[in-house]
Amino acid sequence: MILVGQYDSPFVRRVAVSLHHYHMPFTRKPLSVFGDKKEVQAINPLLRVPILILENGETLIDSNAILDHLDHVVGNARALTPPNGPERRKVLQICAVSTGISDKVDDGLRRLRGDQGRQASSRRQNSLLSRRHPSAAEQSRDEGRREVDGRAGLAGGHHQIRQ
Ligand SMILES: N[C@@H](CCC(=O)N[C@@H](CS)C(=O)NCC(=O)O)C(=O)O
Repeated sequence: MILVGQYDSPFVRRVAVSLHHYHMPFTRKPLSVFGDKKEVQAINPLLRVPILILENGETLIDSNAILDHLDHVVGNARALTPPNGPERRKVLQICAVSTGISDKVDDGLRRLRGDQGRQASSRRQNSLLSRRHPSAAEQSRDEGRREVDGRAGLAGGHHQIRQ
């Protein structure tokens, strides 16, 4: 089996932890959804990891679907998720909360990264504008400053996030 994805992803890690726990041999292809877009997209058009490529070439996506498959392979007696009843509900709820938190953190980082991208692109536009229309460029800079100040207030002053 091949696990596609890097260990900076909590979703890739949770699949790897289960593979290790079940003593299932696998190799890892540490592709990045940012740096290796084309290669990841060729395997999963959703451009998302983890991806598990089975021995027969079948491709599974989404950590929940992958773990469900692994649980079935090892059988009820060894599966980390109980097959039914209140115990299953409890485990699924804990997983929903923890993967939900990971989703939210991922969304938040993307939004902040997007903001930085927009600020850089706006700086480039402003430098072009100031060469042709200096007063319009000054007005646009003032508006940009007000927007960033507003956001900094919401984000507790941290509008620069480094990866
Ligand atoms: N529900 C998915 C979430 C996977 C996910 O969000 N993976 C991130 C990496 S941490 C990703 O590939 N993001 C790229 C994208 O969604 O475009 C799962 O449980 O596998």
